[in-house]
Amino acid sequence: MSDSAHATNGSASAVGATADDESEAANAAENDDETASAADAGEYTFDDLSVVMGAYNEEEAIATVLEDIERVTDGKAEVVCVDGSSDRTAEIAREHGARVIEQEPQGYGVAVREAVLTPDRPVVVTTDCDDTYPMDALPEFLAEINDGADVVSGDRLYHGAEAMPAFNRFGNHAFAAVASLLMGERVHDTTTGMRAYRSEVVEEIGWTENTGLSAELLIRPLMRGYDVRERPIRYAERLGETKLDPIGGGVAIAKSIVTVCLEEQLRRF
Ligand SMILES: Nc1nc2c(ncn2[C@@H]2O[C@H](COP(=O)(O)OP(=O)(O)O)[C@@H](O)[C@H]2O)c(=O)[nH]1
Ligand SMILES: [Mg+2]
Repeated sequence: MSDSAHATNGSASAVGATADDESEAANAAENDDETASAADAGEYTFDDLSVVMGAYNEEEAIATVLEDIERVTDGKAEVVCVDGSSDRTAEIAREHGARVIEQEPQGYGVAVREAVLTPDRPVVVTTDCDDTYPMDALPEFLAEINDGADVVSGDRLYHGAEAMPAFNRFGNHAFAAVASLLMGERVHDTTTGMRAYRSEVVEEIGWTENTGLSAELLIRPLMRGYDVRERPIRYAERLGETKLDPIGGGVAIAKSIVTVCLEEQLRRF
């Protein structure tokens, strides 16, 4: 921030402001300072961020998720919700200022592909709409992007993922092991729903998977040499019912991992 802006705040508080006003003005100036200096340094701020999600009958959870995003980003992040619900989810999302795109329910990946490709902002973070992912990690994810990462992937298994059903936890360890073998690079959580992406990365790659889209969104950028980083995140128990069938979904994800890894290996020749 420029010196003249400091002078303006200083003189405003000198003209009979209360102590509270002064500290608020100081805080506002400090926040502006942070925003301005981040922008000066060419860094992204929450004004450059879209948080996107697919939502299918998540009326129990969506308000909490959107309130957390609002609180953590000071209301600056844009929220895009691709919604196929028959309950009050879309209405609650609109009440909270989210941009809602209506879509017939066609599976996780169809919704999330639309969600990641919709924003015009340069950084996109995906999340589920079920209150399992920690929106408090948004500042850290943005910092990693500013540090040069193209994709930042939340690793739920690092802390044990106690809140995840045991079958899913076992499956997710297995998916990560198989994907690591096929890619020749160790990854720890291929099916996480919380990641940050530079928008140009998601726009440059053609996406083919539905239930396996989360794995694809990790594997293709990694195998094309983008800077992909995993960061541990906490994973909480879900509000409302899961929308994915663990067995059918698990088979679909396994197929996606094998297909996408082989396609990317072939691309190298
Ligand atoms: N729009 C839309 N969203 C979906 C669909 N299937 C799943 N979702 C959403 O995608 C996210 C992931 O699904 P979820 O049930 O949490 O899967 P889990 O995390 O594996 O239990 C949630 O926010 C769901 O509401 C769908 O067909 N359409
Ligand atoms: Mg979920």
